[in-house]
Amino acid sequence: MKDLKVTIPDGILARLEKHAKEHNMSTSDAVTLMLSHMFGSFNTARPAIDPARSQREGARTDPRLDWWREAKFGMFIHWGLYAIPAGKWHGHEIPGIGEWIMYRAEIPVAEYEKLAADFNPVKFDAAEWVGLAKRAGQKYLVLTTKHHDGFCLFKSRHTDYNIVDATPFKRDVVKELAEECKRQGIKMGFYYSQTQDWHHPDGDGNYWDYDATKQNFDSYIHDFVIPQLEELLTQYGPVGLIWFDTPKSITQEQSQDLLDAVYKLQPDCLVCGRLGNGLGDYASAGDNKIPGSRVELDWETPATINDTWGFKTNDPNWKSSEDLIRKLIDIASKGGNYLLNVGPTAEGIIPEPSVKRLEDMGAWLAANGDAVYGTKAGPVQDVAWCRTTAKNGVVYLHVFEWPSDGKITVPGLTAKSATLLATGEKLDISAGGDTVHGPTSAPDPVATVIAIETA
Ligand code: H79
Repeated sequence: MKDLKVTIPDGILARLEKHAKEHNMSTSDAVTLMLSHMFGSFNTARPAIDPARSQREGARTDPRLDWWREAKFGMFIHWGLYAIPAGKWHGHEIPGIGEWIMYRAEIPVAEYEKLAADFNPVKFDAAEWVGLAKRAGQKYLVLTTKHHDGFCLFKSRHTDYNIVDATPFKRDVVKELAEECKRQGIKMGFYYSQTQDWHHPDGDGNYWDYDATKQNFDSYIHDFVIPQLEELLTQYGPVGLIWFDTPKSITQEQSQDLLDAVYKLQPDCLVCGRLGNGLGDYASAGDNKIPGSRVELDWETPATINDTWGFKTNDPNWKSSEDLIRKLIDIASKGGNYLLNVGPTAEGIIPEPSVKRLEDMGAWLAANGDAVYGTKAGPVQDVAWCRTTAKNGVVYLHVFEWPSDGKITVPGLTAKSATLLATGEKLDISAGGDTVHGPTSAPDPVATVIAIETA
């Protein structure tokens, strides 16, 4: 412990003091907490996946996950009332992720609720959204049926705060998307915020309307969350998975009760590790976090194309198609799935930059999908210029940096045959099998896949 004199900008100090007050701690403790959080997120020794969000015992070999292991790539959709303010409240830009606007601007329930009267996404077309996922090569789709703001995109008997009862639109978009997914052969999953609910008087997170000491969180779980899960699991046909989020301090018993409620109605429905307490079917990496190397779990990275999940007018920080394709390869090479988000507008339109990038990914996958779908982590790890995936005795070498002499020396592999996956062209290999002879310029500057049969 050492006393340091530091200068903290007024804006940050004000927020620290506010946080300290809310959490009953000294400002100095709040500073220490902030610093330890910052260093925590830089500390590479930390496990990439929080054990509390890992997969339950036995799930690693559970055949219920086989479709999900095959799928590798899914579409996440964050859509709700927050698409209307789209990052601005009373003319002010609210920093951070768009779907958190109610929290960041501390908007009272009574005021935020009024957005429902303006939610009329007349351009919404389930066939178009699902068609885009198909074109992108995505095999499952996960929709925010209820995010932290508590608004439901499905008809519910347990609250009027839902798209059918509270908006002029009146259409159950969960139903329309579920039917369309079935028609187009995509697995449908439901995101459901089980802990945070800033609208429900007993839900977690809304400190500006509700007094936490007077809340009954257990009643919220048993009298609201479980009945709503029952609706989601009985009204829309087979559900591929439930994507819980931010478990926070949900107890082991409460997580278990949610898991039992899901399995009771749909035994084949998977449950994301963010259920909490290590009880999910598959593990979840942090938002936009990719582990440094192979992870021997069934796991997934949920991620954004720009920086927000829910639509914001002002978030132009779009990742390039090359970056996204390489992230998909990187994740697959480490044994994971990529759940890539789109945030449709309040009119129901998926932003054009997202559409363009997803179509680019789909074009790459149309030629190279064999090297992604159904693969496991490859044998070569921790090499900067390439990634590997593997399936049925074939190693797929994804080359990011193509050598100018076309000679690719495969670290630790002895090749028996080598083929350019996209064209089927056979490549020569050196006598020892450690070097593949390809063309002198990269066949695909984003990532060229060589399918290698090993000795
Ligand atoms: O649904 C997406 C996010 O809304 C959700 N997970 C993904 C899939 C999520 N919930 N919590 N978090 C992400 C962590 C949020 C942290 C922050 Fe904030 C919200 C940082 C800035 C806004 C909390 C509020 C910390 C600072 C202000």
